[in-house]
Amino acid sequence: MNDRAYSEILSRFSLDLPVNPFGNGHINSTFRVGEPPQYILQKINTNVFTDPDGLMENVTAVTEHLRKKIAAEGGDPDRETLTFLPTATGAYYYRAENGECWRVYRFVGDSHVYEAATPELFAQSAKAFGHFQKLLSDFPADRLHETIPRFHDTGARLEQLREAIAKNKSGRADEVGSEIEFAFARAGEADTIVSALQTGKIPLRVTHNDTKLNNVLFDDRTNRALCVIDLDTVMPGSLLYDYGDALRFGASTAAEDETDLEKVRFDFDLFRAYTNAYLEALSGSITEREIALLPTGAKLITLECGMRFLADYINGDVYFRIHREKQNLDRARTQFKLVADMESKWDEMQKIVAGAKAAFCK
Ligand code: ADP
Ligand code: GN1
Ligand code: MG
Repeated sequence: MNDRAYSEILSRFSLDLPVNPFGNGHINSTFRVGEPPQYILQKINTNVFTDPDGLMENVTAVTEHLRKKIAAEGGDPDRETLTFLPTATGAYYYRAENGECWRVYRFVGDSHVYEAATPELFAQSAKAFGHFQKLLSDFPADRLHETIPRFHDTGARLEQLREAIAKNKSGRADEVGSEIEFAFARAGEADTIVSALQTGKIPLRVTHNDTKLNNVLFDDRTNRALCVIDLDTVMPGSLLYDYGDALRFGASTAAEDETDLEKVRFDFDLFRAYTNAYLEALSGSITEREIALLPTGAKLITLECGMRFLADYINGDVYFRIHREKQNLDRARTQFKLVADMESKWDEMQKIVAGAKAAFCK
């Protein structure tokens, strides 16, 4: 795209500022607007989010709710949640003639994200996601569109993997036999969380569903977690999805796409730090059954993410953005390595959860 094309998009939001690429997400395309940046311009990935109207209704309703809550508790809504800009017609995104959907929101200045955690930083992000969960506890779930149906239905994700293998669009299924075997060997556990929700054993909540460390902005000045971002997957779900997704990314000793699996381990200090801070933040609202399922949440969401990367590799890299060959396969392998690590130290995981429960949920 050239500068004129960006100007044309920005003019719909009554802005005229320079645009530069930004961010590291796998789904949307993100740009900084202004120098120093004042806004974020984002192209919504409409292959993934097929209903941009429903998506933007969700995020504007959720941020409106959060604004009120943050203001009521004496916080700064301009920095602690996202603020979307309407176009001249009052819509919260602009659909260009070529069908692309663009949105603009305020850049939160003097903030940064992390791609890797320390126990202190990770505890900060747990606190932020726990607080986020609490602030949305009275948000009417029936107002939300399901932006990606069955997003964290691990059994359905396994079926999608099965389909990818059957179609074998890329011809790559033959080279990943051991990864496929790893996923299917755990098929019997895949439905644990969804079944617990369906039978009412654990509550359906409004959850974030994409709780990667880099979806929390940290304040440059205090280095405390400031703002939960990337709200596209806020939907009814289980708190175990949020907990599990945070751990699969943040408690790894290596990057999500590390090629040397020797470097990839599930770090128990990080696991402990996150679990303690999460239970502290949710004390009084998290249920006994949810606590008991925390290790399962960590394992299943990690397994699920591995299956999604593997399916995408077999489908020919059509969902997650890649920057090099085999990146999705490497991503799948790191997730499976983390699952194997968790399984080998399952007792330790349970002990850490029990310790956190004793300390913070009396
Ligand atoms: P994706 O869906 O592609 O992951 P995100 O919404 O997470 O997109 O944005 C990508 C990156 O852009 C974030 O990790 C963060 O670094 C930066 N970012 C997003 N929103 C803001 C904001 N309001 N202020 C400052 N930086 C932001
Ligand atoms: C995607 O958009 P981003 O990069 O924050 C994905 C998540 C995955 C994650 C893996 C809508 O998140 O579900 O866990 O990549 N988002 C969507 O890194 O599929
Ligand atoms: Mg993101």
